[in-house]
Amino acid sequence: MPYTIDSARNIFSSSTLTADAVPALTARFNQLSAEDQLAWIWFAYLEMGKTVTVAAPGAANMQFAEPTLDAIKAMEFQEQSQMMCDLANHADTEICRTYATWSPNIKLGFWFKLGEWMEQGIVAPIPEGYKLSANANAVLSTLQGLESGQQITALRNTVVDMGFDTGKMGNFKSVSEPVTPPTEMSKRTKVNIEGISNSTILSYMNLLNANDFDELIKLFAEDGALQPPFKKPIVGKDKVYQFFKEECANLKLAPERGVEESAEDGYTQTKVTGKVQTPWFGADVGMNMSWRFLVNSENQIFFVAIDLLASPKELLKLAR
Ligand code: ECH
Ligand code: GLY
Ligand code: GLY
Repeated sequence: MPYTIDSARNIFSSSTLTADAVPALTARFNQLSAEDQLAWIWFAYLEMGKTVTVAAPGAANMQFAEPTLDAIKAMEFQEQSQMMCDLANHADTEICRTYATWSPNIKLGFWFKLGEWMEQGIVAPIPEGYKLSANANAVLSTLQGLESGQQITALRNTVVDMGFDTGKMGNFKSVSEPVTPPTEMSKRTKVNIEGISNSTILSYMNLLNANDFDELIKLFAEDGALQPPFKKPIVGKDKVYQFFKEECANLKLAPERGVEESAEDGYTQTKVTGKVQTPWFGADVGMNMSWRFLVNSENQIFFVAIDLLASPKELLKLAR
């Protein structure tokens, strides 16, 4: 029987324990009031800042948020606080609609700037002496018990989910920073993965590390799919290509080891584990990840799932 995207999602599923603590925490976070959510993020962000450094967003990232940031700067504190609560509440306002059209990196850059302004007294701070609710405190201590890769994933999700629901917006144009150009040939690196010799798998890692999305997408089958951590698969070469260009620049993939096995119909299934860095935190945060590939008989990627692992010991689980 030929594979479907649905059946492909299950390859190596019994040996891959993903960081379910992250969606569990997000569900509890979503139950909090908007005020509590904002204060919770503020405290979480301050706490994390003691051990890891977040990189300032590049200018290319910020230009799209600038008009909105200028408008916010001109508001009274009261209005600013309302605007932030609106974002957390997914309210139907002009700013919440604009925010919803932005790529994850623009949203993160926007909040990075607001955070600086809150510190400098330019934007309404979290009220001094604000007391988190008991629930919010409990969610905060859960966060503190997670690995740093899981903490930044949870934090990123809170930011990405804010704003108006795009599902209720009808037609809109999504906004993302300009595509990052590929690294020049002489500066590219090559991964070495213990147990893996398949050229498609190795090229996937090397081309993604080089931001060479034009070549990277050629590795995929026409009806191929990519499933990001905690997401549904992105199906079809065009959509995957768009995702790479909009959300995958400057990642650092450091795969360590893997297994390849032949599967039905001439397909090959491969699991690779290793570390990934995001440009936002660089070497400060190494996320423990796995890639589960299903490659067809023409050595094209039919499916790849990228998962955030529950703990470092999952890096060694390579059997089916
Ligand atoms: C303040 C208080 C008020 C409310 C808010 C505030 C500001 C918060 C800020 C938060 C910033 C958070 C950041 C988080 C960044 C996280 C990045 C992550 C990236 C993970 C990437 C991965 C990539 C994996 C992939 C691989 C592939 O092979 C294919 C592609 C892909 C404090 C003011 C809100 C400022 C900066 C977790 C795992 C490996 C799937 C992409
Ligand atoms: N500072 C990380 C980024 O712009 O993606
Ligand atoms: N998805 C890439 C990043 O947020 O850094």
